[in-house]
Amino acid sequence: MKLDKSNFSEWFDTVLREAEVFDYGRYPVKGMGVWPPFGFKLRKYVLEIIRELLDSTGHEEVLFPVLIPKTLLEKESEHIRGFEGEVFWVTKGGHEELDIPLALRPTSETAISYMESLWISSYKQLPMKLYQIVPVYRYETKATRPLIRLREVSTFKEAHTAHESFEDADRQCQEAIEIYKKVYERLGIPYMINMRPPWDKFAGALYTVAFDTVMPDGRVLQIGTVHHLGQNFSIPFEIKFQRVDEEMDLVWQTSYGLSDRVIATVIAVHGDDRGLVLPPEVAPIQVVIVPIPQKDEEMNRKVMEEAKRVKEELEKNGWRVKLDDREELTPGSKYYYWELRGVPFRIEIGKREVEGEELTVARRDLGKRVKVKKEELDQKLKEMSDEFLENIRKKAWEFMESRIKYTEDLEEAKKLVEERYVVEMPWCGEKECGLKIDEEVGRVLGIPLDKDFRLNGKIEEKKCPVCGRPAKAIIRVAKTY
Ligand code: A5A
Ligand code: ZN
Repeated sequence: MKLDKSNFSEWFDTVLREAEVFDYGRYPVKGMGVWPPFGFKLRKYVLEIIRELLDSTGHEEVLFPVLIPKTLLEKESEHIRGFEGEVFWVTKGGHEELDIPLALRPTSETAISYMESLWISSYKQLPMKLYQIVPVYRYETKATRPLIRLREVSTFKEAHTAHESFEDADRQCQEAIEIYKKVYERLGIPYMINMRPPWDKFAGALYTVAFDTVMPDGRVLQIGTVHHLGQNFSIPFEIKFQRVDEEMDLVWQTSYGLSDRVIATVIAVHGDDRGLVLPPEVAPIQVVIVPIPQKDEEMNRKVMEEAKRVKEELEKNGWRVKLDDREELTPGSKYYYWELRGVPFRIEIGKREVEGEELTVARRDLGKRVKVKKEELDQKLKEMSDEFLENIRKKAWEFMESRIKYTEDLEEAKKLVEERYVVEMPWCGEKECGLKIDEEVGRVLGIPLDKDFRLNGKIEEKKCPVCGRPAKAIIRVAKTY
């Protein structure tokens, strides 16, 4: 097997399969894949970060049914218009036609709003911050891709919140953005935060804020979204509550979601020509120990003893360790095997390590070996884990930033997007010009929220390259997945 990340699409598919992260394209339903044990563990550790950040900010985990009656799904008209082309329907039970077709949830706003209308009666219950991590089903018509565009989105984290006022829901969107920033910072993934244009917001939302990242091929992937739903669902679902002043009112809602794309970007952004490079926090195996076989029987035994001692010591300190004692493989082929699987640290133990005070630790991110005093191993690995994340994060941010360019010229913008750059350009704010940019230049990602162009002042002095009128904002445009 040869890996070449400059051919990203092939690299990605090969790495997922060879590193046993996600078995895709073999299960006989299009757009659906299997998580084998190694990938499942990676997924589990990524989800632990997400759960921790949600639980510690007052979110509570719930679990709703996968089936939603057609009548519920259709209650909010914008919502169903957005999703009707993507719904998988269950129309039969055994030999019988169902009275009401049941949708495999494409997302759960309607299911949750329905129950909230039964649960919520008083301001005392607000804000209500719920989330679930479940599969959702979308009959995607664009080219499906493993973890990136699935029809069974097997790792869908959806949060749904209800509030007393527009402003409270607005603040909740801010909190969600802060949480997602933390998720991506802990994974070392760079992101842009873009206010989607009105014509590209979530079906049923007042506004949508998206996290976007640049994939190795220069195309942009939406890796999370935060929606202010206003009262769009609370009106048809009649989610009423009594205010402090005893007046009845309808709640204001938000929803925000992450998916398998979080894991996809960890793999895509950090990986290299040898395979995965996993942040230590989420690596299924953090340290692999490779004993170096010795000709001398006695020394060989001591090497194995030392390897076991190091393993036990590390495990006692909470590290996820693998001692690769397979006799049929050479150390070199073991290095290769574990590099492919993204193991952050490899400890090689031979005669010198048995007799001396130091161990040899190879770092997956640097491809370098360092010497570590035996008694400092735990401490050093902790320090190196922080350095590791910092190093891959910095590299990833530098790459993303190098892919963003500013222009005020339409032709230049087209050329840059063609070359897979993210373009920042002035915009008059008119939908007409936005749609023209969408059509002729590339997908309008929206207005950057991670960078304040107004601080440089003079946005009004800039001209919309489509119509020549004064600009109201900067927008980002790119080729997307
Ligand atoms: N209920 C809200 C949160 C919602 O459904 N929003 S969403 O449609 O934007 O989806 C949330 C996130 O899931 C998206 O930002 C995107 O990162 C991811 N996603 C959407 N469709 C996907 C698919 N077919 N495969 C993988 N990830 C997907
Ligand atoms: Zn214009």
